[in-house]
Amino acid sequence: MVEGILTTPLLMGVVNVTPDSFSDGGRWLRADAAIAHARELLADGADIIDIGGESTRPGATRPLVTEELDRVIPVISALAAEGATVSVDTMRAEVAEAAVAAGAGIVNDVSGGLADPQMLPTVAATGATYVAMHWRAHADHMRDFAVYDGPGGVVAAVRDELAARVDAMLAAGIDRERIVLDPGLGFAKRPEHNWRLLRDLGPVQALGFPLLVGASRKSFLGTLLASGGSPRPVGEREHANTALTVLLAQQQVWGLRVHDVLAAKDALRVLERLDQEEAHD
Ligand code: PMM
Repeated sequence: MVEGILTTPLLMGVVNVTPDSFSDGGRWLRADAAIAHARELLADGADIIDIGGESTRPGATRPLVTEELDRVIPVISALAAEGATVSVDTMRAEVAEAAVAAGAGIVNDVSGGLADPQMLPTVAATGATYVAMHWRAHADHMRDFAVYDGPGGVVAAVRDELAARVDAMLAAGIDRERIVLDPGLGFAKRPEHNWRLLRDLGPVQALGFPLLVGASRKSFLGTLLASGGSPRPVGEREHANTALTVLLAQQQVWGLRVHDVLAAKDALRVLERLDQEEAHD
């Protein structure tokens, strides 16, 4: 086979073990349902399964630590035992530590270490890969923080705020090679902020770390596709996300966080096939 030029992104399939996530809340709340869904995503081509026990939907209230642990640990243990690469979607050091002990190799922290002061030292001690997302506030009041009035607007703000988090991660002892950054689409961001970031990821990529992007099913896609004044329902935003999958793969992002792994995988296969053709040119 001819080797292409493109490095195709990893696909991170989402399993929310929550009653209230906006995209799939309640569907995989039981451990057996979550595990079965994760197996489907793996069969569809997921490289990583991202397991979360706290909804970050705007306005959501936080679960107790014990609730979060009870939701995610049995699912992580089962999938890790089957050899899956598992990431835990958590803002809590205690959950991250237990998840890594149960077999998770990646800690996906939407707060980039801001929500829990113990997160960065805990991750450093585990040696796990750390995904740090751009974040400003918890879901119950993040809308109030969607203001990007400084020079360079949202792109410069996200770059600078992530750079500050990188400094904190390195100071806490997290290995540079284990850091992944995420611009945090939909978190303290209005639709126009998400579009501007998608249009101009370059400055964030120039920080020199792999990028994970999560656009799948988010409300800015619902707003884009609205008809008759109503946003497109969550389950009907996948085609728009597939378009973004192609565009982001061409920008060489490290990973894409998606709900419909098969759709994203098919899109990547098209790109890979064309890439082989280009290698022949
Ligand atoms: N989005 C959600 C949850 N976790 N993690 C990362 N790294 N990036 C994201 O964009 C992200 C995330 C919210 O979406 P969901 O309710 O569909 O899980």
